[in-house]
Amino acid sequence: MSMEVNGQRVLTSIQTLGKIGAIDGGGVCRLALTDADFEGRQKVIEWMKELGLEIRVDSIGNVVGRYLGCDPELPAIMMGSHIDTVRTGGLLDGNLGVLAGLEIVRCFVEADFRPERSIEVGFFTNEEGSRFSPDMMGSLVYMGKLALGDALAVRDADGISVAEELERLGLVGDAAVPGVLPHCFLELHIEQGPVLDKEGCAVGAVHSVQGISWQKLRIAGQSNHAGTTPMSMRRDAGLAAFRIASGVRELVTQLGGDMVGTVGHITLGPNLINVVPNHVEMTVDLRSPVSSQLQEAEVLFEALFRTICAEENVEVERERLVQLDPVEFDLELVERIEMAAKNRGLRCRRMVSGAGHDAQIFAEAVPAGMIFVPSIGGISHNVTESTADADVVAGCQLLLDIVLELASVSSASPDKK
Ligand code: HGY
Ligand code: MN
Ligand code: MN
Repeated sequence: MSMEVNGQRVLTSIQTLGKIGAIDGGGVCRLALTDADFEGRQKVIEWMKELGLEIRVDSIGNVVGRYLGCDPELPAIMMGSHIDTVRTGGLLDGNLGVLAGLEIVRCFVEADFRPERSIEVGFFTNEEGSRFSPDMMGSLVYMGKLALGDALAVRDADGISVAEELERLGLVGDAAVPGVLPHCFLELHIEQGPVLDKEGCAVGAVHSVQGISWQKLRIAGQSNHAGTTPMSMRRDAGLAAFRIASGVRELVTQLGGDMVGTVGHITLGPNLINVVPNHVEMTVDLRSPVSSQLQEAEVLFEALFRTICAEENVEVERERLVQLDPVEFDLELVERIEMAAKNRGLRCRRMVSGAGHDAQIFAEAVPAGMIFVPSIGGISHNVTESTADADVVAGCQLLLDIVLELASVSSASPDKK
């Protein structure tokens, strides 16, 4: 059986959702559990209701719409991603996977096709982790890998907690966590890197996600007069932070391979031209597809910041925010993606995901897979993030082809590896 997605409809839905939280330059800012995130959620829930989906919301605000299959007892085929964004978000990161899922349900409704298994489309709270760490917070709670209480207690830079924002926005649902396990989990996502675009491939069959380590350092020195304090007498928290930041670049270069390191957030005080800084808060994001290399990077990083802080005579506190090992996706799903691409005459290549995704949180418990479509210029987490319309539609079509295959294959399924 085959069906065709309505490409224009899914492209329009991306633009419509992209108007919510729109910012200059054509991007979007819907940080998790802000009013803009709430408005985006309402729009997607409106679309779910129009499709007649059964909607469940859980206690961390995850939303899952269910299109009933012939045998509602069977675990569902779940598609999902996120609709929260970073501060400089594009229209596709996360949103594509959710809107493609809704497009597939629309095709089933139009064809009056009732698969054996129910089909679910979910969006998970705070995938980005930009405002509240860790990232993939909602799917971690859904899969029982992060205690609800721990997630609710997380506070943002202004001291506002996840619990307070969920209450304020009325997003606390009554569906239990951990959530109902799906039969399998599929996520369509933009690559957010340069590989597919550079190689002229339309599709990425993602076989794994690299390991992620997020840490926060709080450095305490002594404020002092910029003019009168000799360099030898300073306890300069800012200088320590800047040395650490450049040291991260050096250790990543030294480790080589696909290791990456980023100091993405830094606040410094009192932040005045004529005062030696006395406190810094900074984050370090280390990633590698090789577990042992990531562990080595963490050891080197600890030695780096402790040595520098001792030399600068400042105190340092480290908070671990995220530690996720590399994750392998279900090989059968990888092969299905490759076959589906081949059947559609699309160039496809296997690849590792450099970014974290909700699918990786499902992957240890159920067969999970990801389809990537190219990011033009490899740009993402940037308002100019974009993907050719033809690639967006082709990705949606592949997702439909695979869901149709899985939906009509009654009991057989990608065996847990
Ligand atoms: O940080 C990440 O990899 C994802 O965008 N949350
Ligand atoms: Mn994403
Ligand atoms: Mn992202």
